[in-house]
Amino acid sequence: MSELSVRAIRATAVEVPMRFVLGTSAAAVRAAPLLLVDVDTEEGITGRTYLFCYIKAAAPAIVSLLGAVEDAVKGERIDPAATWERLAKRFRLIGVEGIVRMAMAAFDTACWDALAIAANQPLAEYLGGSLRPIPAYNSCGLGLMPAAALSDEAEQLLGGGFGAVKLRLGYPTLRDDLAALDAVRKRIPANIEIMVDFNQALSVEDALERGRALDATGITWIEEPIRHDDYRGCARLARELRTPIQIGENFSGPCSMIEALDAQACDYVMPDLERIGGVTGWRTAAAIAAARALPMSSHLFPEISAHLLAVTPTAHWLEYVDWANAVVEEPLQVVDGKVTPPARAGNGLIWSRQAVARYKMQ
Ligand code: SMN
Ligand code: MG
Repeated sequence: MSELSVRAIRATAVEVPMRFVLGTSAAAVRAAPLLLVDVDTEEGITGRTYLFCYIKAAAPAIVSLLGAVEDAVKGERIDPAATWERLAKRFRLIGVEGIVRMAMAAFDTACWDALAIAANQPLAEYLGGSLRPIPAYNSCGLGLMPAAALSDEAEQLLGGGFGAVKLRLGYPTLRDDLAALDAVRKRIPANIEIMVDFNQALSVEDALERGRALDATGITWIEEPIRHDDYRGCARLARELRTPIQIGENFSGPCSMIEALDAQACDYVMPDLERIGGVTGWRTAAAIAAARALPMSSHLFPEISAHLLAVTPTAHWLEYVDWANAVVEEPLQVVDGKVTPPARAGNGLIWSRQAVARYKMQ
């Protein structure tokens, strides 16, 4: 590992327009509140990453927490796994959850970027892998909306050669859910896979009923049908439904992933970079998934997740969203529905100064 030490952490909140509204069963997301995080080192190298804040109000709170992280690490040698443990101890009283964990994950991920840049290697190679193409599904859009609009959007989402798309469900009734799926299915080629995501909308009973109906449709997975932390309920669904149950975007660190797997709560996992604990947390999660031969996909952050899936033994699907394209110099390329981690040193994120100034949060 190169010798780098932390000089400063800088964070810039932006709100970027989304090409497609993300109407989920919980809320409609129309603009993406992102927090761009830079870790400057004494050696002159800067590591970068970004967070998805979900709501604008979280951005200043996370900036403040990054200040607390900076106080704890300023001047220290970069050693992400060891630093994670030390920060976890420092924040034990407030709890390493939610936005505290997100701030720590951002610092961790930017540090790994700095290390890979110092080694002049793409992150995937720095972590021992190769720049291999990862199958991606288009997760932009296809929120809850009228059926006619769904059909048109489904067709638009196949540009880039995507072989799969994700559809948000959790309409008032099962009939509405099936109608939405049908509207998408009818408009796109039969070989295109469809994942569905309920964003925790259903009760266990309702999920069983809707899941049985979905079992006849050939969808690729059912994501977060019920409360994300009801592992017993999820286990019942995984047992009784034929369609694979996918969860993971709400795993708060690798330990909650282990709890879910011990409860046999799912067939697939999709940890989220900012909730699983940055690159350090992801690597632990990937080892756990590998030990259990469990297919592992990513949640958001496709730019960094592409590198991480390239070193994940049971890598499954990359979730593609284009939200960061608005503020980066070289957006991720999707070719034949696959994303290959870029060959630039580090994770490949470079901010466009002009775009950052334009979308800066007020
Ligand atoms: C999701 C992601 C980001 C914001 C809202 C909803 C969704 C997904 O659960 O998996 O893409
Ligand atoms: Mg989801």
